[in-house]
Amino acid sequence: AVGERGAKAERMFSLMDGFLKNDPLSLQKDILNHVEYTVARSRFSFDDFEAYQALSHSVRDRLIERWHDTHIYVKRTKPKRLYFLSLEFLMGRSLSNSVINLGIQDQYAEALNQLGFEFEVLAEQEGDAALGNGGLARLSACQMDSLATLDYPAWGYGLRYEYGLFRQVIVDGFQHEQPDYWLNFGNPWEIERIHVTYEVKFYGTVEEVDMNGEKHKVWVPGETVEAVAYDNPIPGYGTRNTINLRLWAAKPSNQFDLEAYNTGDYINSVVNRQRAETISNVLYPDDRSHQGKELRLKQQYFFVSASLQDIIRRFKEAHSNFDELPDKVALHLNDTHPSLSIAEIMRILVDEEHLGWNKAWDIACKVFSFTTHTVVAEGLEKIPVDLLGSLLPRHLQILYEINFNFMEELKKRIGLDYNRLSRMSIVEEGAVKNIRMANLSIVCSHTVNGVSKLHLDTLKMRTFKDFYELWPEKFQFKTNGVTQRRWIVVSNPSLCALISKWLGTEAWIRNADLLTGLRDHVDNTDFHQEWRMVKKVNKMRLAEYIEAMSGVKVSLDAMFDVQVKRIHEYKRQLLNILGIIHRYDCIKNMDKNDRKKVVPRVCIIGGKAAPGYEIAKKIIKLCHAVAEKINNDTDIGDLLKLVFIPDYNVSVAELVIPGADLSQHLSTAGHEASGTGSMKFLMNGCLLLATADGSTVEIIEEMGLDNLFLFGAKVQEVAELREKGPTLKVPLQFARVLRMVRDGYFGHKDYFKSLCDTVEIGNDFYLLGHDFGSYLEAQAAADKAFVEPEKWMRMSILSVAGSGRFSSDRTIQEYAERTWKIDPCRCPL
Ligand code: Z2T
Repeated sequence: AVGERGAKAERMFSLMDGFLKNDPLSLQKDILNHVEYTVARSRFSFDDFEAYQALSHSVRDRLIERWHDTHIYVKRTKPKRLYFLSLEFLMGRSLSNSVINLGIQDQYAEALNQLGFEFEVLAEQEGDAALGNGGLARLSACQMDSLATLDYPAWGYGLRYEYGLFRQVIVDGFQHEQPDYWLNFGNPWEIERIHVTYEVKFYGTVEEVDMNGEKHKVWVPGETVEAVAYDNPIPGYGTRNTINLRLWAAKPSNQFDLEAYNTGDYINSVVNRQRAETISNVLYPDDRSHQGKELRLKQQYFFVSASLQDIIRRFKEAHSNFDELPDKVALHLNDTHPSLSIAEIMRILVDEEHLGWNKAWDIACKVFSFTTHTVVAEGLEKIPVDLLGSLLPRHLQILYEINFNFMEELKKRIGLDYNRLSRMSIVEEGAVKNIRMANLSIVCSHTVNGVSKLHLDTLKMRTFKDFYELWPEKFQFKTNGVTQRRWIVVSNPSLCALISKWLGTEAWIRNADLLTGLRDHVDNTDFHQEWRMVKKVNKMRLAEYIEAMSGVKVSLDAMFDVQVKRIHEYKRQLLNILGIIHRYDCIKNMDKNDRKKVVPRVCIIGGKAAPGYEIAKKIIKLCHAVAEKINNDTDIGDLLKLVFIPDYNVSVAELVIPGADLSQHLSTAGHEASGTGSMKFLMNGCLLLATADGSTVEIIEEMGLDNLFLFGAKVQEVAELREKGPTLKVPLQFARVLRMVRDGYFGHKDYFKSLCDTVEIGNDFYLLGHDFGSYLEAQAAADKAFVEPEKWMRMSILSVAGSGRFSSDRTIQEYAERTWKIDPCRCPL
């Protein structure tokens, strides 16, 4: 039989052409074949979208090839694997990124030209995969790119939402949300695995059964849903390694409800089956508020259960003893969203694999690591006990048992300090009992990570102080990073070419530390000349986009000043808008001569507000109201423009960030855990105007205080300033601009009242009034620097040169070495 199989394999192999060829002629043939047989259009007549479809299918074939090889190689090598568990991934578009990472962009460009198409035009046909909210989700995407590029044996797990983050449409200056049914036009980047399915159970009861004289808890579930795997290949750059992002979709289970079918209620039972699919239907659009919604909890458990079944099955294929689990598997919790994994792994090990509780707990504690992305305790996830108990009765028991053991251990360590015990308890007592997911994650994880140095300090001193005192060795930080492949190579090709030319190598694309080499040319006038041209090209692209979106014509000589990120009170877009009003007011009050000295600005704001976040929505409306006033004031002309960029997402960011001169990061110190937008701007030679918050502190460490515009209260001052509250001095200019809004200078007087109230003296939690003075000073410093082009240029070059530390490659390497203890596993060519 073995001989027979060998002969069959040999014949199969001889039938294959070997690897797909990447010369332009072969690519053309492949594309045309996909036009004809995949897209099913005639190769003599197909439009840009159909060309995009065929093109992406030819890229997909090449991805699959490498993805198979990587998988087989890792399976054979049996290294310790990392599983990155996240409910959100903001992948954006895939075409350019894939072609670049595969290293065949020139060949494709040529192939398409010969067919009469332009690569860039086809790339524009692709919609974003927006399966996430903001920074946390885009960070996951950057980290997947780094894991693949650095050859780590890692997989990502997530949910395949059918509706991604809502599309933002602005009507009359107000945000409206529209569903993002992104799969409408097909998704060539995923591979449906109809045979990789698992049953996920919900509800029911827990029964005790006797097994060989021992009592065992058995969960008798009430509802079953099926999880189907969709695999998304993630190619590394400069390597054959292509890792997997496995996303789960919910389908009705094939376990028929015989009762219903017999009683003749056929139609209703089909309708009921269909409800299963709602579990993975839609992404929750609130980036940090958590309401105990049943559907959300179902999503989380659906994700956790399917992923762990898959992971345990793969482990058992290669290993027979669960003692080996911590040496072969690292499970990473991206925030608390997947932290039901802890209860689930205990259930699997104890109830299904019949390990003793202590043994199982010991294994669990060696397997999990955890990253938290938030600062404030109110942002931490809680699940009402009642909800959990009805949906997952066995898990609730397990959580109670974990907590009981933890409390016993804690009493031994700290005595009967009941305040502290109740603060640290996984179960929050009160009118509604809750499970504190962060406490659970900390108790079970061997490492708790912050996302910047300052963030970790805050965790130690405030948010998780009690836990830090108990287990100081668990607490670490890994400063976030972003991938230079997406944020320079894909989004800013002209800067990419310029950097490679002056460094004399493309090696920085895999090793961002090499960007420091740009410092050697910081005074070279030829280099300056080319640098200036690159920025100009990108500003032109952005200006065209702005005109197309909003009809506003902007001057390329103006400073492009950008704030793009989710709208939040703590991120202080309102401070920016009030600053713009102040600028407008100043210009209005100037005479002709003074106006000549004004540095022209194009202020650009973009971002989505959570649908239920009223104040954030008012900030968006205020931005539009102010823009309307300023942009229609012919007396002001090009001295000041304000534009709101609608529907800010990954692909819009790729266009906006390279075109920015200045970017703003205004969070009240101590509120932004890290911030990653700033890093993308740095990589694109854009200067920062920022508070000393999150990772900005480390950016300053890296490139010095004279390379950015810093302002605002320091984190140590914030608590005291809040206490002073009502007696705080606020600059006159602040009171004046606020008055203008209140008095209806921009219309909508009543509507803006509650917004103004949030920053009134005594009520100004985020300290806009206090920081306004130093904000204006920083803005003035930026104006001053902008009119000294040589100085600005130096700062811009040094920003890119110093951005290497903020590559996600560095972040991932730190995680691999210090937290996950995994080694690269490079697939041979
Ligand atoms: C999010 O994007 C972030 C934190 C959250 O806390 C939730 C979401 Cl959706 C629960 C952001 C942080 O605000 C930001 O500072 C950080 O850079 C980013 O996560 C990635 O760590």
